Amino acid sequence: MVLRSHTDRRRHERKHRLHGIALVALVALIGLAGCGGGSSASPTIAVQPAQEFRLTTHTTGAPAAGKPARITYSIQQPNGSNLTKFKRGAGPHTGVHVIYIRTDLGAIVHHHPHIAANGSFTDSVLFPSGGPYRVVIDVYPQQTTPQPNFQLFTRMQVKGAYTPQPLPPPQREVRVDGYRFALRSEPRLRAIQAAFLSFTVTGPNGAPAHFTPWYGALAHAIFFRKGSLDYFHTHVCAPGAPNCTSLLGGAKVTGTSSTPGKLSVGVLVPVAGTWRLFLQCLVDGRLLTAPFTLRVR
Ligand SMILES: [Cu+2]
Repeated sequence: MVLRSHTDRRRHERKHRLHGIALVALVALIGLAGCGGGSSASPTIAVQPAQEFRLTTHTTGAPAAGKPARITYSIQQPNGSNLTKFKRGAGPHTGVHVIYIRTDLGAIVHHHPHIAANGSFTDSVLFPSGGPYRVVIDVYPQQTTPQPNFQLFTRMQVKGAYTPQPLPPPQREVRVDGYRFALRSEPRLRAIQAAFLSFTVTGPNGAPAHFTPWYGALAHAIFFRKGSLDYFHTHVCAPGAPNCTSLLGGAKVTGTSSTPGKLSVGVLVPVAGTWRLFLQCLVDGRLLTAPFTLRVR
């Protein structure tokens, strides 16, 4: 099965305004489409194919909850050839990040799959539940513009039971597998303004958690907005670590951790609203995902 990405053009357009990635022809195409597209006596305009990066997705059969699925992706550049050159090296902002978010924000899977020489990447994913998922491919090409990354999107319907869950209200403490994630102060967040949230993470025995680097970072902070599923991603690294700063417009933020059990998480989101933060870290060989609801003004 080959699926073309169902790119949300409106969001795409906004994202590219924000991030300054050159997709000018796509925006021009939207402008033309917006005119209604009916026949008229006006002179014919030859519409060129949109100059955009495209995502191709291959799966063998529809993915089902609880069964490992192998999904292969490739990214076509505006000239039609596969994108094969990605940023490499230390730090989290390299390669591709693949994130599956259930549309009610009730489940998430986050991987950085290996990229083959031809630019394709295959992700082995175990969906925790059925339902509609949005897939975000966060791409770090080798050639950097001021913005080091861009995103492509698709959707996936995963077979299996699905009951949409309402988003819990904001809370200062979340427990995952006996580990306690505690926010040390009341968040005061505004769109497009970098802020930091201080977390304490302690193990089942109450001792500070030791963070094992995972996908190049001590912790990953993935943000999705309720309803629209707008996305942002920041990382927590050791002080001074490379490829760890997230940019949005003119703002930037880098999370840090220099002490076991303490995370200073950068927050930077594009629009106000209710957001879900998924804070992920590897502790004692387990991947912990702590979700927090955040209100952003
Ligand atoms: Cu990450």
